Amino acid sequence: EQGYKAWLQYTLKNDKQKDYYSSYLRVITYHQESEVIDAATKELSRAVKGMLGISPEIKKSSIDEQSEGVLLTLNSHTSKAYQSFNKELDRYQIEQMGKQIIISSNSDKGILYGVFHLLRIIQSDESIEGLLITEKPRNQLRMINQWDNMDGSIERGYAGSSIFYQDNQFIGDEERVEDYARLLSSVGINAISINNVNVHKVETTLITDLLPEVKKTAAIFRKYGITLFLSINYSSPIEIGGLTTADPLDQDVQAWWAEAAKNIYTQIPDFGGFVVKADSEHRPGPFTYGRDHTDGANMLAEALKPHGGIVIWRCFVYNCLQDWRDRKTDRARAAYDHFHPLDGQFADNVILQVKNGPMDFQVREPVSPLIGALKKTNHLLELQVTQEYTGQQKHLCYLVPQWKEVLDFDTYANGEGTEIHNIIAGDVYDYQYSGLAAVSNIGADLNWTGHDLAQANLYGYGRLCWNPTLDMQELTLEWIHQTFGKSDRLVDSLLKIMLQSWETYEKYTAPLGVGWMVNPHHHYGPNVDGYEYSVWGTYHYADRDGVGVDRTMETGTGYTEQYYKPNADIYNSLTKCPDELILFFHHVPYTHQLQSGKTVIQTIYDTHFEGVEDVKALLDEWLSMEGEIDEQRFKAISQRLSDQFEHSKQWRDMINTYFYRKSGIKDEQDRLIY
Ligand code: BDP
Repeated sequence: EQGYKAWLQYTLKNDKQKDYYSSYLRVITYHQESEVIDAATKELSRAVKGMLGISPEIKKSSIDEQSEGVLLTLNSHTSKAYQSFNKELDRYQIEQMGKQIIISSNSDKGILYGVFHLLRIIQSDESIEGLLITEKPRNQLRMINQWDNMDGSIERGYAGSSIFYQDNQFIGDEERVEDYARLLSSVGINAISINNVNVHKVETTLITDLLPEVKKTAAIFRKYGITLFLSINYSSPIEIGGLTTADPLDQDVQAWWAEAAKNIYTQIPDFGGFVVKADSEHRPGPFTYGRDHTDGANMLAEALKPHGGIVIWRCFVYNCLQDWRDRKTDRARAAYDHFHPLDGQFADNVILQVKNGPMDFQVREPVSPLIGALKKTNHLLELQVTQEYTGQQKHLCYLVPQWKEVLDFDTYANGEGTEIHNIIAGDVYDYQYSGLAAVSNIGADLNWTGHDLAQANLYGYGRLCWNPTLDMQELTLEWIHQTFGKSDRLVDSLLKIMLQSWETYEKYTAPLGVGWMVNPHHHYGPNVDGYEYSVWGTYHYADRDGVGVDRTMETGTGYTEQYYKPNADIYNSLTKCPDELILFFHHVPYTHQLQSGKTVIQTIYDTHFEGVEDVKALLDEWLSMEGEIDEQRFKAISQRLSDQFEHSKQWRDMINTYFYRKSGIKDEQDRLIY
């Protein structure tokens, strides 16, 4: 096994169970026809062949006819639900009655989700006796963002080149794209943007000349209930439209976008809409014309509105040409400062997409104060599945524990109990659209994600989109069972390895929430001062006396004020601020005593030594599992983990030596080599 099938292995180890399941799965009957139902029957049949070695009979029957086996049926005939992002239409029921399993839903998409759920149960070797499950997603939009460029590269991609593009053309490998759609749909993803948010010249034409190719791609995803979006270049009217301006208030510009939208919808009637990175990191946007984000987003929204389309406008907007000497300008403040004053001014079909932290996907950041503060504006939480700052899929870093913390964070926006997961589910404020989006971690590598274990991040992301309150351990076990089987030894060890890996990674990399001690540009490996004296706004301010960024209200950047109380007070207070974020919020002497009782400097030393030991333990645990899984994946993972071990030592030594030299304070246990 080379990992291609990921969690859709469709093998059953336990022979005894085969007869039992076969008695339910010999026949697949469906009542109504649609391409999604067709995909559902094909998936079932493929799985049954793989797991049970039989080819099920597939037949259409009328509603009153008696049938046996698995029955797929729509409660009503509202089968075209793609573009609507309606949680009620995604709801499904699985019920065992006699020798029949009935999967019913209000939409064909729901039936497909039900089929994947049933297969999850069978792959995990669980009983189907007495099954009665009703499921509905907590989140309306469950989106994946590809950062693929048409030259075949992937921005922040760590698993080979793009599966969509090569040499500025579509590859047209329908099978591969369809297999990706299957993986996404199996965990409930319902939207995808297929090109990088940084849109270059060639991708600008995706909305015009390249539309026939986009249309083909949309057709593949449509079968799996996934709506296609495109990232657009804000300057398109200039770049490809022959206009001299992209000013959102200019009538020719408005007409240009309206016409572009009309053309897109003629070809792709259920097109999702545009993802926009504007006025950020040198991307064009409304600022050039003295307009603001509402002008920019609402103009595009107007163009898409007649067709039911959406504008997803990213809030990753900050000054990337900052002066590191000026502590008053704080990049962490930027998203809130830009967008909070505009709350309530965006059109109904605009969604603001907010990164989970105020900086940029570091291993540890506080939760963005903007989420929860936008009470009258649709928004999506943005996560990064691709491991840009978390080991680039060379290191194991299972991100579900991090995301769980984000989702469970209580913002207090509407009093106690206003957790992030409630806000983005649309349970707190009356949003028209909300949910999650995340940057994908897949590429053309045969196992999709480079590191086989990084598949778990994609799986976990999808499952948390569906239900953010899923128990972390259960979710991880689901993935292990389907991907590797149920051998007790393997399951216990792998569960332990996965659940510890984020904390382990955090220990040997940048300490106490400070972030950014990575090599500039590619962001892999340690470099304590790599970004310290540059323009990006990413500093740690380490000197001989202390380290950390003062973001307090009294003496610092005032960032803490962006939170609701009591979070604002907790973060602002040197004694109450959680240890793991202390350097994010405070500049402290090395001898400052943390809540743990240790000093900052000793904590830096200790965590870095521990981190490396943890990787060693993780590697040993994995190596002891030889024979429990197929050799190919075992070897590939072993190699990555042993590389991680070597690299973690480099992190440890560089960070520790740096802080010893800055502070002159020795390690209490005298372990440093300098
Ligand atoms: C940063 C990445 C950069 C992306 C940017 C973004 O380093 O490649 O373009 O985020 O989200 O994390 O737009």
